[in-house]
Amino acid sequence: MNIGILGLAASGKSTLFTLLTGQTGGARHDATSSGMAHVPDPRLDQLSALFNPRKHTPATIRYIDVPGIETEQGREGKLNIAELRTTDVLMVVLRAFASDVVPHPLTTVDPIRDLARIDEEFLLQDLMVVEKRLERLKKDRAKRQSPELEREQKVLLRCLEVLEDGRPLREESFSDNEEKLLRGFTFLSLKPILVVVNLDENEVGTNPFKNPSWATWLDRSAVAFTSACATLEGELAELEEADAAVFMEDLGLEDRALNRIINQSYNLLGLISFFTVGEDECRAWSIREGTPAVEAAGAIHSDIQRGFIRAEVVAHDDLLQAGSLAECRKAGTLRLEGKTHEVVDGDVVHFRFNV
Ligand SMILES: Nc1nc2c(ncn2[C@@H]2O[C@H](COP(=O)(O)OP(=O)(O)OP(=O)(O)O)[C@@H](O)[C@H]2O)c(=O)[nH]1
Ligand SMILES: [Mg+2]
Repeated sequence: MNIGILGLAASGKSTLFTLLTGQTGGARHDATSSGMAHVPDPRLDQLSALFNPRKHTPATIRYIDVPGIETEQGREGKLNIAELRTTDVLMVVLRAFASDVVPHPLTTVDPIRDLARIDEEFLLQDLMVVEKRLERLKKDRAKRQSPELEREQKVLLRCLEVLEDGRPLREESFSDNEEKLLRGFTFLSLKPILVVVNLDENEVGTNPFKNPSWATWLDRSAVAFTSACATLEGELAELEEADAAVFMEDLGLEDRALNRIINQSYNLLGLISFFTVGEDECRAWSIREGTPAVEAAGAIHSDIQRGFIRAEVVAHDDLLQAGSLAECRKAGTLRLEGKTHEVVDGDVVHFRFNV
């Protein structure tokens, strides 16, 4: 599960990548770098405060910093498509900061124009893939008939219609079977998008999306929006927690943009967390929504999945309120659940297994 960071050249991708992952490799604009970010979760922090474990392990997600292409003529606004295909979510960094030192590749600062360009590029790339495959299918079907080929052709013709209509594939609903068919094509316009507007220092604390020009974008499906000022986030990262809090209050900021970006990325990946607790370790584990207990066990270890007997489950707030698992057992909030029980976001789970 990973998130590709993309955008036009000099939009602040690498600066944000470095802040998200703590990896400086992303500062180079000629190579792809990847790094992990911790998913901030106050629920896990509270559980750790209760258990005081030797190890505190948050969930992680991977970011990939995909450089904007540079050409001999100078810095262009092109995207590195091939690198993006393998990612699950696209984080589009849009430049809203002005700078005489770092020129914008299209000269003027206009984040909505840049987003429209990038989205159009996704559509064009997908259209090329669809057309090519449809041509091939036509030839193949002339030679032999098969229900699979027919199904594939049918869904691709629908994709063609959507794309020619200027709409991204993420706005179309596909059945599970169709989705499976489409997966191999790694369509860019099918991936969920996190739009991050990189604000100018003078605009910190303002909401860029209040501008009516954003209206047509905001209600689209599988697109989330947020803003940050990469420079300011960098300054905050240098400060002690308490000083950062004072600084943020002065600026009227309620939360850290980096945390918001990571949490939104996590949601767009379709992930939720359950926790394991104890004196050894309090830890968050990532699963997809609707995962049955026996598969959730597999997120920890395949042995636990294989030898699954039962899951002991308690909601994190019940545990925090009761103060211990023993108290939860007494109060009846700790439940024994079987293989098919769907694990819920924020559950504390202890698996009983036998191998
Ligand atoms: N003023 C200002 N400058 C910024 C901000 N974010 C990034 N920059 C500057 O813009 C320049 C480019 O930032 P990068 O993070 O390298 O941008 P990038 O998108 O990774 O660029 P490429 O990889 O070359 O496409 C650097 O000099 C940054 O210091 C910001 O929020 N405000
Ligand atoms: Mg870069």
